Amino acid sequence: MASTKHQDSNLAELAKTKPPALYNVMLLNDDYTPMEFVVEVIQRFFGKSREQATQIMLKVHTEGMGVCGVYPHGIAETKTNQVLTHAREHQHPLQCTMEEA
Ligand code: NFA
Repeated sequence: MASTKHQDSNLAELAKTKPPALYNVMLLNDDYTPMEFVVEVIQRFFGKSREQATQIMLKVHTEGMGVCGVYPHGIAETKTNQVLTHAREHQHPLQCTMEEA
């Protein structure tokens, strides 16, 4: 069966639709934030298991930085802000940042 004009235009739009850019959300090491706090942050805000969160925390601790998750821009921004607010509320200097993946 022949396609209608609006079906053709929907297909043309679909072909143009690009997937959203993805962003790494990263934690940075510091000398003061307790390891346990960092593990809890990774579990709470990035949905990781305790084991996964511990591995990520240790990577940040030994290498200076580590990726906690990869998300579209708006979600990455929200998570970054949630982590920074939570750390500030607990008076820890933990830093969180995002960069295009
Ligand atoms: N380096 C911190 C400590 O020794 C632990 C830490 C890990 C802090 C990951 C920030 C990020 N208490």
